[in-house]
Amino acid sequence: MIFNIEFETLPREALEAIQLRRLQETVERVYATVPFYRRKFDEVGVSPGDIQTLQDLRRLPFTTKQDLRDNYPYGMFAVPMDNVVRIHASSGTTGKPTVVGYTARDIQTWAELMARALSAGGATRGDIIHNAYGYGLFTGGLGVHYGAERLGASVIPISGGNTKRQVLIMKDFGPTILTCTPSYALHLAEVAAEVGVDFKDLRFKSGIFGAEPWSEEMRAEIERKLNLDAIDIYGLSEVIGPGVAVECVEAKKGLHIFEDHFIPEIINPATGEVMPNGEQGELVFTSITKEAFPVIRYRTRDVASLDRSPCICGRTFARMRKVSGRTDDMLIIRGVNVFPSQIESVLMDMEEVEPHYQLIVDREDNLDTLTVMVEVGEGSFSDEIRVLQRIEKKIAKNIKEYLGVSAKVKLVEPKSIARSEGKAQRVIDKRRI
Ligand code: DLL
Repeated sequence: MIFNIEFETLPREALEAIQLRRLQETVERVYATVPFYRRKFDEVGVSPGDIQTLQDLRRLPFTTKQDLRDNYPYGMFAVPMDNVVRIHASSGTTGKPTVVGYTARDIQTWAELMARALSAGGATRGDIIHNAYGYGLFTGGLGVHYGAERLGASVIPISGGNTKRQVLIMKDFGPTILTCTPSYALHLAEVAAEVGVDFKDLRFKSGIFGAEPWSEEMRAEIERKLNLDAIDIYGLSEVIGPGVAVECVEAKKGLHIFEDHFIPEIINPATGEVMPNGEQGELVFTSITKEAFPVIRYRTRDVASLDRSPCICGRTFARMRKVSGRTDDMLIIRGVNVFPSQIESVLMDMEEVEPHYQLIVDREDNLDTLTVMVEVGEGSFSDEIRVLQRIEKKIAKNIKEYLGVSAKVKLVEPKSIARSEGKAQRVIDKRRI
């Protein structure tokens, strides 16, 4: 169902008129209130009045994660603290967290976008949402929570962790929508099986999964094991949190970007040039309605492409393809660019292994090495060494064939790779240590 039929099905021309007006307002506001933006705009000699068309967005400078760090914690806020009602932060693997703020109106906007997203994923006011995204500084838990309430659904604020108890609650409370990271969804399935609960006996119809990259093959695996429609939801704290883009349950083919609130661009990460339509590159977002923490041309480091063709669901917003990785997650193994998700696709295509894996990158004698650790299924685990070696060889051969890199494959015991309640850690790069 389309939550906001008026905005989600706007003809392109009307949408662009709204975007331009909102962009002009945002640019004017950040120029007046955030010293960082004023300085950056002055440096390139662009003033708010120069933004006459949507194309003029390209004249504005990019904003990077480093810029946010340099202005830690509140330097990028565009309103006085008096008007800020909520603070979130993204943990980040290195350095200080990124701090983001919301006014009361921003919280309302976010709730509306999340209501749209849950609705696109198949939720209605009659649903019970088991929300296993973490509550706290992470935007996942509270983002879904407010969206669920705005939609009028019932929300179970279970948060992450205590997985056995979650399974019990799923059995007793009868939730119909599951929200968590895709890796945690698989972990829930695993623990359910351990305690003798079959997802086929639960009432779930959709799962709305995001916060980390996952492949089409992983989707198939989740749908099979959890017996539901697995929907991809995308977002990042800097832009608003979850609810920047979402797939529709009708097509499951690309994520509709809520373009009446965010303007997407795809750039070449090396040159900063805007890429031609449909080509893959780094996603860049400009927020056009946020008050407390507006971002201008924020470089996400996420790799995707845009599809502007019409969708069967009736939404007119452009779709981004499933994120294939991050520019800074891209592994360069002896000169070959490899995304963890590509290896995931190869692994998921093999019946003998489970969807739990970790990639270890190291350097030996000045040469990069890639070790793929992947769990074997319970069935194959008892097999003799010879059989296991054959599977390892087969995986290594497929990785070489599809991706052009040599990898050492190590099959490990079922359940030996750490499970996460939130984002899974797929890559351990020992080269940087
Ligand atoms: O992960 C917000 C979120 C919460 C999205 C719940 C979806 C569901 P951050 O912690 O700031 O915010 O991390 C943002 O996570 O730049 C991507 O690299 C990655 N990411 C988020 N959603 C997806 C997705 C939340 N669907 C970073 N596919 C982003 C791939 C994703 N990567």
